[in-house]
Amino acid sequence: MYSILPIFIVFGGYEPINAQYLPPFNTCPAAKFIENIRHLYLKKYWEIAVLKILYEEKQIQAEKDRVTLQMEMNSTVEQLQRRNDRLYGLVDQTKVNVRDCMWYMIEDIDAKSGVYNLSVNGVNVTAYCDMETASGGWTTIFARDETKTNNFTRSWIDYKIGFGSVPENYWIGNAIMHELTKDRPSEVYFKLTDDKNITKWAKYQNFTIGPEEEQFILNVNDTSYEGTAGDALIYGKHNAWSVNGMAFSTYDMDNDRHKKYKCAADGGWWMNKCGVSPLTLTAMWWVESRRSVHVKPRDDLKKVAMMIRF
Ligand SMILES: [Ca+2]
Repeated sequence: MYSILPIFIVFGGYEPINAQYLPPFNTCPAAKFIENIRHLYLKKYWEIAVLKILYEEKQIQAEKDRVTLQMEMNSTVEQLQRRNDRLYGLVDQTKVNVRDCMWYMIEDIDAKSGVYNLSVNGVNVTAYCDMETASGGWTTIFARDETKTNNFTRSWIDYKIGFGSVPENYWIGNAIMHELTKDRPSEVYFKLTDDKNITKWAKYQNFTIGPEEEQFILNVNDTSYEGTAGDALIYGKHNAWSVNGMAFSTYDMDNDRHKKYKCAADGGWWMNKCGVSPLTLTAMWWVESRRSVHVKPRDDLKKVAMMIRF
């Protein structure tokens, strides 16, 4: 009888009805056995509890690893999808003969950022290709580095054909910008680095530059702003500072809407009355579209790049 009693006590809290006939518990020959069983049970219980915790921790880590891998995979899929779309785009547009930075990226999945020889409808041009920022494949159409000597106070013809030295300080040319975007509305990405080395960005969709007959008019989708730098380009449809839909101006070609001033007196840009995005002026401007802020040039900007991707 004693051989099964401990099991009832341990698992069921068994109270024998005729307990008064049993020897006192502490002197019971089975007491040590009961204690051993109880101890073994508790030990196993805790071992199982610890294993359960370890298992849950491993599950959490596995879930974290899974999420990280998923994000990496999504990014790779996005890049491949972009290249795939582009390849089909090229097939559909055999008339457009463009070898730009995305072309190089399609050719070589490990292509590095650097200076490349591009070809746009038969015209050869060198430009800096950014193969890292936001999945890469960006053709830099304008770059300015204030830590190095530069001069953006240039004539209409200079801005038309392009000038400067690649990769730090150059304008690829409005005519090339038109050729690059005329059949292929692109993404445009502004990369703005300040004197504390903090880089912010602004991106727009459906970027096109019109032909010279339309004064190289700039257009972007007017709801497409994304970024951390704030929007200084669209600025609301009817605002005097919006440069979306504006013609290009230089000191010798005043196409702006300001009757009194030449907005582009010291640097060519797409100007309204005048605008808060010109990055070619002696004092660089990129002022985000919050009407209440006091508008002033961004004298802390040290390095800027304007890049496009189709
Ligand atoms: Ca004017």
